[in-house]
Amino acid sequence: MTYQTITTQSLEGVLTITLNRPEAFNALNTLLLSEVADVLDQADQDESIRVAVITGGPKVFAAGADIKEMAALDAVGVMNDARPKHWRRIYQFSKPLIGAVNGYALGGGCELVMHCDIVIAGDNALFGQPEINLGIIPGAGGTQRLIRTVGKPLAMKMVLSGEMIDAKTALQANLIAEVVIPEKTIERAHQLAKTIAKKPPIAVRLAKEALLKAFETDLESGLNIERKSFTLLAATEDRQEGIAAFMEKRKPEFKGR
Ligand code: DAK
Repeated sequence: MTYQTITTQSLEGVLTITLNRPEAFNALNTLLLSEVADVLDQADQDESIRVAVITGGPKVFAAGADIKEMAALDAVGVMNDARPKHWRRIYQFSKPLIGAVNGYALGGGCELVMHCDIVIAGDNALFGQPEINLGIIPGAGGTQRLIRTVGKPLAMKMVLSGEMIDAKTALQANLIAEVVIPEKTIERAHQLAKTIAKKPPIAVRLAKEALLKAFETDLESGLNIERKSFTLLAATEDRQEGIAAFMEKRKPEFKGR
């Protein structure tokens, strides 16, 4: 499959998606979002892919929705916009999605960060929700996911003022998992991806699902989801293999069965 706005590479169970609109600071136009959603849909069906990494360029992860494209939309155009559908497909990717972020992650770019399960950032990364400067508000879940992730004080500051935060602040606020020097961002994301790619895929998938449900449910419902997934895993060959490998003091070989 060839794409116009992204490049992809797959190696050792890890699919890497690179946003590739450098002339527009990787602005997330409809085509780019649909291509990211398409490639993730395919990766979801492909048993050889265990983890996806999404990255941008050395100075820009993504500068947000494409403002030039957005400018052409009136209220009816916004209502019929295809982008919410593509965002939903990205959110529904059932395997781990790791963000490797250098430079600007603004607006929709910051929201894409929040669609990732784990984010590694270079110490040059800047995160922000500057939509307010355009007379709009975040449109891909930013108001809801940011406040659940970093809490009210910082989410309010970012969304109402449009001010950016640096990687260190993002780490302290739990928006990202690790900060490294920019030259190591992709390397570290790949290292983590390869580690996860060797884990039992059904357990990884159910763990991701259960963790994300914590954003949406009360504790009792979340614990129910955890218990059902835990029970389901008792029926997998990978659980038998994991326990047998531990007993036999050898490395497990997980098959996703
Ligand atoms: N869209 C289109 N082009 C962009 C862009 C963007 N978001 N950001 C940068 N560019 C383009 C610039 O226009 C420029 O191209 P030329 O004019 O030279 O052709 C090129 O990238 C370089 O930009 P600058 O010349 O501005 O570079 P600087 O280094 O001076 O500044 C910057 C870098 C990232 C600080 C600045 O470009 C900037 O502030 N960019 C805009 C950031 C922003 O406001 N982002 C939020 C966009 S609104 C929705 C879902 C999501 C959203 C909406 C709806 N639905 C599902 C309905 C999200 C909305 C947003 O993200």
